[in-house]
Amino acid sequence: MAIGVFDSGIGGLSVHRRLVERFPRADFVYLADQANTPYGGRSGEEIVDLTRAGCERLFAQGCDLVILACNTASAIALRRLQQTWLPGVRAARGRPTNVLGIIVPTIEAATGLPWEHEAERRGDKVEKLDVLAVFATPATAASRVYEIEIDKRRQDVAVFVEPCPELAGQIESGAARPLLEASVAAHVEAVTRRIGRAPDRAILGCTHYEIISDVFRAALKPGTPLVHQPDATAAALAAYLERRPEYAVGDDGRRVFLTTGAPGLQHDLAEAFWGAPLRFGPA
Ligand code: DGN
Repeated sequence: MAIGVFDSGIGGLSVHRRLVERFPRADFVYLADQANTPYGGRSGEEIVDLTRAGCERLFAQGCDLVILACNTASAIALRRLQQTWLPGVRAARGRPTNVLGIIVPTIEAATGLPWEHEAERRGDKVEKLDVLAVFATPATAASRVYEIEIDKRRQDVAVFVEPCPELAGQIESGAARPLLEASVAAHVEAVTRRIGRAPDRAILGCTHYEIISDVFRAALKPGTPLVHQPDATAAALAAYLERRPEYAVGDDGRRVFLTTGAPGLQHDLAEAFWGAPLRFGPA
């Protein structure tokens, strides 16, 4: 089987790249729903319908496992699809089939001791975690998923989620660097003002933002640890596959990139991030 990776656009490439590094021989199909990007300002029903349609396309491509490399889809659609839709899909396909999100792995990495041990191992200074800032799309922010899931694990951590309504769209459309820097600076300033000081740690809670993590690093107080969703997702997937041997990952190293948008669409930012030309075919 292939592993499917889904996002509304190019943001999920940040997760995909890390997964490819971690599982170099596995087959991957990446699907960007660029006909409908960005998701962040859409209604819950629309996000559920679009995510379901994306998963269906990936299952049809031979993916038994789909990673929603999109916080917005993970926050709004994942539970609904797992509870009401996937049981019927499994029965119809007659194969192990699942859809996994990226928010819980991120939160576990952000609030858990393994992350702190790993940071210490890298020689990073680990500050006490009192205040965590999360940058996210308006839909993810409105879902309050980060506050709810972090509160289940760490009541001692105050969470400030900063909605960034314009940012995923700007990244998706290849906005110039100064515009991206101005947007990020304004959001870092806004959240710092709300907290009353700089956050102790930050999560880039939209996979598009990871592509410009250097811009966030430059805007945040120097040395602020950033929790990297791609790392957290790759570690969680490795643990999942170990527990679930019925998902036999293909080993041809096949890489397929599909888009619901215009296949010729050029994304300099995505290619610079990916480090090679990207050829998207029609979904
Ligand atoms: N990259 C997605 C996320 O992580 O939320 C979606 C961004 C969007 O479509 N607005």
